[in-house]
Amino acid sequence: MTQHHHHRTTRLLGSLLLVAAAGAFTVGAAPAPAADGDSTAAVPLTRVIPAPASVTAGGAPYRITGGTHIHVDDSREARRIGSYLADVLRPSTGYRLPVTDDSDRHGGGIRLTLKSKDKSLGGEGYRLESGRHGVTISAREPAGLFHGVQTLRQLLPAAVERDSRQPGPWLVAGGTVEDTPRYAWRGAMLDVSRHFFSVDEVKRYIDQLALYKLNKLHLHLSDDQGWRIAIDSWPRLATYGGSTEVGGGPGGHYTKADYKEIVRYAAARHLEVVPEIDMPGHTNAALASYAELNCDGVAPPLYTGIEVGFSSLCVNKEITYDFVEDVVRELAALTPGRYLHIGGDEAHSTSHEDYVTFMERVQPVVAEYGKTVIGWHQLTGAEPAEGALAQYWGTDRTSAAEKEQVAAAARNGTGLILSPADRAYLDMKYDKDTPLGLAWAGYVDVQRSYDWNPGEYLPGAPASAVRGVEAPLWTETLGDSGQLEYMAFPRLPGVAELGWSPASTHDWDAYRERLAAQGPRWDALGINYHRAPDVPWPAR
Ligand code: TNX
Repeated sequence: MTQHHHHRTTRLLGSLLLVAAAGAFTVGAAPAPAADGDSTAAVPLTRVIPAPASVTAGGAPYRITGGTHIHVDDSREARRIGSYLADVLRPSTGYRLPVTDDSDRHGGGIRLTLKSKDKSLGGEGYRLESGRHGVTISAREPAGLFHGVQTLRQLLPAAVERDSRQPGPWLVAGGTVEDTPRYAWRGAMLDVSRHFFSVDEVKRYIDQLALYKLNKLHLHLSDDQGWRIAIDSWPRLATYGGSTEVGGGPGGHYTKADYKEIVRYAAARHLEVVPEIDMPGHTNAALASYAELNCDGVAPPLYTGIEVGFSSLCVNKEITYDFVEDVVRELAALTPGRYLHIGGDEAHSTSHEDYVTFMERVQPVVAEYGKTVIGWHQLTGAEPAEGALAQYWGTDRTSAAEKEQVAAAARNGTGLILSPADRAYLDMKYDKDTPLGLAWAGYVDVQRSYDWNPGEYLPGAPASAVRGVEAPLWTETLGDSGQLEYMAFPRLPGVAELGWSPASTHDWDAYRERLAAQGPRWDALGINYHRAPDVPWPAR
């Protein structure tokens, strides 16, 4: 598979440069007026992505008016989420929508409360009840309340997402939604190494992930083409190792303040940032920055192509482990979340023996700084540490032996995050005409990316080992938000639904109708999505 990958990706570089030159994709291209359908009918409670676990429709709708208040309970978190909701609703409705902390008193309007007594809602679930007098969202934890607010957004007309005043009316269909996630891990990965993305571009993506109740943002912070995070004890990693990107552009890196701002912004949207430093392969940017990390003591030049598998840290030099420890220590200090991803994929320039030695030394360092290891599934070729998670990125063509190696680790207690490249990779072309992306795992149309069951995906792996799903977005061919969006939309919501919704709701024909209804929302938000032919988009 990897050989295949090499050849394909090399040929693809030429075409991606042509696309970039043509400037075919722009962020926030002037959206066409929304085709919201009959704006006097409320959106049905079932027309939500991810599909809610349970919906009971019925009763009169609630109408948001100029007199509506957002009533929150007396917690800081409920108030914060109330303000977030107000920020979404005020520009398009033109209403004042004051946020008041009196949700305990009876009355109508929008009510947000963290005082649900219903234990079955867990840490991320919510209940939304709507009727003539109001809409109440209740949860036990802030994440659940936040997810409930995302559901409320989708129950309002698409025009609610616009940033200028719209006519309404603003109806929420009557009934009850009770909703909890299937999996705890619902991730998206962004490769900020092959192309660098600014803090604002990352925030824009975070906002898009939050819409679909994703809860992990995995940042691929280092690779051959760029090191993107400031490390004080090894400053040239960022200043030199981060100074370019694929195609030779200026690259860039996050200062620690930048990175903390990303973590804060994500946390405010209930996403945990999972940082990845890929090792021992995919390390040319580090090797170019410090000659002493190389076995021969000679720093290679910076790299701006899209080959993989040619670089390796020097497994038999002690300084390698000083380097790893310094990086892990500084990164762990920036990371409130539990996980640190150490990569471990495509280490084709590292012998198997060296790979095992390296992973045996590095995994305890992660634990020493209080974090849990995640690695790409090649980590199962070594001995995954206690509690480690393996991220599976194989395809239908992955050998039975390689799949079995991962399944055996799963039977032994290693948790799995599923990112099958021929299903969940957002950088794969949709079809032969897709102007961006790669195709080494084949074309991945919208149905293919949605139509699989994570619980039964990997033969021999117990369903209980599956922690969830993640959609990686590799950026060899992608250089700005518009291009990210073109590849992520409309496939990302499908992966989000696989992570959230019960398998019993899975149905491609119903899903494509719900997905089509998101189009006008993306138009309203200025998201540059691909109008894939397998989805019945409403006319613009
Ligand atoms: C494989 S997925 C890679 C990445 C590439 C990606 C392109 C993985 C763990 N390794 O280095 O960017 O394919 O699709």
